[in-house]
Amino acid sequence: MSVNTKAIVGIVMGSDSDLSIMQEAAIFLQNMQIPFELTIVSAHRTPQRMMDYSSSAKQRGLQVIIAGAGGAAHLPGMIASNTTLPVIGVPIKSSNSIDGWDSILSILQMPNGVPVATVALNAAKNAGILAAQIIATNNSSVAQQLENYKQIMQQDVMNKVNTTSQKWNNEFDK
Ligand code: AIR
Repeated sequence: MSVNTKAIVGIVMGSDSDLSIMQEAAIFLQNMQIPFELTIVSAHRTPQRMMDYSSSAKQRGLQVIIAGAGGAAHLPGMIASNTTLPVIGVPIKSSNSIDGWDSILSILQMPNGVPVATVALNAAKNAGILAAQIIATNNSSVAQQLENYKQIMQQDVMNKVNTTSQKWNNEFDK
């Protein structure tokens, strides 16, 4: 699941067991026609790969990194420690997790000086949207696509408002 032009967003995850969640970020970027790459990098099982990935990311042309991991989730923070690119962290409720809090807190509670923009538990789609919004600050075609996305989201809710109003009294919209 990738497009053939040079990636400007990197998606990494600690294990292939994270893929069913993390692919939501990939699908969003694909729909926005933003070139991305996706691979597995484990902070604990492949530490050198993590350092190589983060130190080469900027010169390879990446502008944002999305990093997801479960349990003792050190990947987003350690990648952020080794690059000046913005890093978006996705906490994942993995099979070895204690309710997801282990991952949330590992990714969220970064020390001053090394921020990770942490999305909600399993919220890889929001990570994709946030990455697109960062890209859009310097890319008018992505900015336009995000405007369209928001319009569609709004229309979707208004369709539900209409459906709900057919059965339940709604004085607000009268
Ligand atoms: N993980 C892998 N290396 C370091 C960490 N924290 C995480 C993965 C996955 C969880 O451990 O991100 O969410 C379980 O991985 P696995 O491969 O055992 O399924």
